[in-house]
Amino acid sequence: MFRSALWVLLVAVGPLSLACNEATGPDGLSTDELAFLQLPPGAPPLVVQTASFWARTDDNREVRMSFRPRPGESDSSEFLRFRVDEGSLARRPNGSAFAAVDSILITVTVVDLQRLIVDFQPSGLRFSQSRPARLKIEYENADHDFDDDGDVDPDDEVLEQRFSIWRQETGGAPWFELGTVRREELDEIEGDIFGFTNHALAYRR
Ligand SMILES: [Ca+2]
Ligand SMILES: [Ca+2]
Repeated sequence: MFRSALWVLLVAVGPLSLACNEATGPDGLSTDELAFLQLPPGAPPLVVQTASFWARTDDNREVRMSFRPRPGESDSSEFLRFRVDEGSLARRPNGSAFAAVDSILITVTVVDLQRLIVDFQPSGLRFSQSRPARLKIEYENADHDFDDDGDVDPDDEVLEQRFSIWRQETGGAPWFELGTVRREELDEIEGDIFGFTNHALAYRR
């Protein structure tokens, strides 16, 4: 069965969701119930919108995507880093196991530049429960007016604490929150990835 594998990086902040995961429930949330991370007007574009790498059973591999440097600056800032360590590849999309020494081509594509929704292929690839893949997203370049009321004030800082990575099995399906670690001083969020679906950074409205 073909499934589109889109990972959306959704920052889901919810007015009542003080405890992570608690509010999601078995049915998940609809797209309308989440506010996504957004880039402000004039933000530097990504260097590339898609990148591929060979993940291996016997080695640590990762892919990074960055924004172009701001005008007059030489340093670009990272957007995401996706890491697959030795021993992390568990099952191919067709359900078969990997050989002891084996590899698979992984492609990461930002499919929604406005909301920074990220698609990971091949759909259906599974990672080890004990050694999942790792996804890190930096939101330094994102619009920090998270409540979209025209200023950046303490209200936005409260919302920032509710950001996490959300996943969606396919477009239109409900969203579920991942267990994530947020490092506010670095403007970054990191989460364990057990399989390829849609993912995004968002907060619950
Ligand atoms: Ca605001
Ligand atoms: Ca405000």
